[in-house]
Amino acid sequence: IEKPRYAVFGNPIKQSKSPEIHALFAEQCDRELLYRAVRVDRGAFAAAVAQFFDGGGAGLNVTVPFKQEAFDLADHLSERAAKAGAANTLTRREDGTVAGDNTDGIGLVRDLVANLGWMIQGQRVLLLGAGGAARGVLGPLLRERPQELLVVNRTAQRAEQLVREFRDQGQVSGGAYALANDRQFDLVINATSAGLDGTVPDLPGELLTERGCCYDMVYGAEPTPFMRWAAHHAAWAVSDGLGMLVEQAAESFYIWHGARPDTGPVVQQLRGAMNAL
Ligand code: SKM
Repeated sequence: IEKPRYAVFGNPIKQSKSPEIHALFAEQCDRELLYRAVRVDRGAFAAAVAQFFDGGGAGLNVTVPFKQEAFDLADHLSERAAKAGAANTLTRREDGTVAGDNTDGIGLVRDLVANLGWMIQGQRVLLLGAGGAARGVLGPLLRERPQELLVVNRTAQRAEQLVREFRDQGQVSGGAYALANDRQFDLVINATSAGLDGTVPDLPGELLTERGCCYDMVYGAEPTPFMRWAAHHAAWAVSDGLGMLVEQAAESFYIWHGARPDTGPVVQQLRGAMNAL
């Protein structure tokens, strides 16, 4: 009997750690499966998905820049994917239709609350960025009932537009980076891709409360520029997004296999491998 086949589709895809993560989960949970990373040409996503599932593929993760297209082509959507307007998990159902889900937001919340032990409930939270990464995590963050959630973006209008869709879900507002000027936050989450090119949004220095924590959804062997900013501004605790990556994978794994792997050792192993490079 053939092993069920899974893959992550993206462009670029070389950086993806999903094959490694899912292989470690499978080993832990005693499952046999294949999981590979596939670079899909822009413009060829829908055809690649159809080909994968028609050929017997069982499930897909989807990363940049295809999450919205994945959302568009899904025949069924989970509530969280519908809210996110994006899907990172596609599953073939018995009848041949495709179900879309989004595990990024729950992945972030699990890393923050369960792994790091940081509070969201009752806290003042600042989210940097109003792009796809921010949209994907807004719903799950609001579910944790922060005292307030402010979304700031280089173009304020984009942040305002985004939060409008989530108004019914909690205390959420949007604006420009300058809006954060005279306020303090218990938790600042970077959902911009700014970290990737070495720049940090222009943030006021007095942004953090005494116990203020900073989380960067980006990860890497070196501290990201936002993490360095946080350390310079006396953040109480700082984390990159490796735990979120592993947690979103664990939730996809649960959707596909009905088992919840232990994420701690997997984060440790990836961290070790990353630092050894
Ligand atoms: O949402 C995840 C996606 O499921 C997989 C991934 C990766 O392999 O790098 C990153 C995130 O976009």
